[in-house]
Amino acid sequence: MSSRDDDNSSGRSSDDGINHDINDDHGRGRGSDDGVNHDINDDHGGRRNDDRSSDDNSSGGVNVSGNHKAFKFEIVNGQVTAVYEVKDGELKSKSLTDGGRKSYTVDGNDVIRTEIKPFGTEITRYSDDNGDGIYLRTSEQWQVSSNSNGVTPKFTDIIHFSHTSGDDRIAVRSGEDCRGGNGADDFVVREAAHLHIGDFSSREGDLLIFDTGLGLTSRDQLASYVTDTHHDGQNFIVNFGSDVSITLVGVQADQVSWNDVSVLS
Ligand SMILES: [Ca+2]
Ligand SMILES: [Ca+2]
Ligand SMILES: [Ca+2]
Repeated sequence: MSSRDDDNSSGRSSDDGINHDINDDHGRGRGSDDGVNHDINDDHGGRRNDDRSSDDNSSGGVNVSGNHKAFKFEIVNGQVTAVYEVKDGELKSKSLTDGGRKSYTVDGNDVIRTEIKPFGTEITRYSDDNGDGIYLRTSEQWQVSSNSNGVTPKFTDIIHFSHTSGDDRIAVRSGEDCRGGNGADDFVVREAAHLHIGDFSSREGDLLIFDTGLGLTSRDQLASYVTDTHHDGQNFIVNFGSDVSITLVGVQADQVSWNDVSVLS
């Protein structure tokens, strides 16, 4: 609890409503962590290591090839002049402006994409840490414009695609093999797609947070969209119709519950 509360200072404290939801969850879901999930502990220890080596498309239907969406940019005189997504070893050209909705800028060694969204602006940072010319998404931030009306997301801080051993806020996006590492990590779901979380651990205090800006109002409402849950022998999979699913790699059906889920609205 205390570490979570500290964590709040960076983003949550500004919104009472959000804190309430999350803290309520903690009371029920987290307080009893010790003891209850002892054998889960062991499971995770072993499975974690296995996951790393068996990530390559072993997870039934979910495309996790390459683990992360990868991009290439042509940069001329400090300007991004072309954008490609690297898919299956091939470069797929992407629109540079998408009809004026997108723009790219160079920031040091990073590339930043700004995209106009119904709620405001999405800012995505891409980095090439190993200098091989392939960029990965490192963070994203949704800025809500003051004149946006309708449904808006609640999380407006930067959230990350890479993890630390501490408590992280991880962006859950299609095409990413999302991982939080150790610590109580918030996996922030922001899009309706086939999503994949590589190391969800209720025992560590990981949370699935739905902040879609799509009008979800409660866990009950979210639950009403579930069309199927099953375990495929390796992973726990929740389907919301045929176009949307969440795969929790290496998670048993009894290792996750609605107490691990928070819906921001
Ligand atoms: Ca790279
Ligand atoms: Ca972490
Ligand atoms: Ca974690």
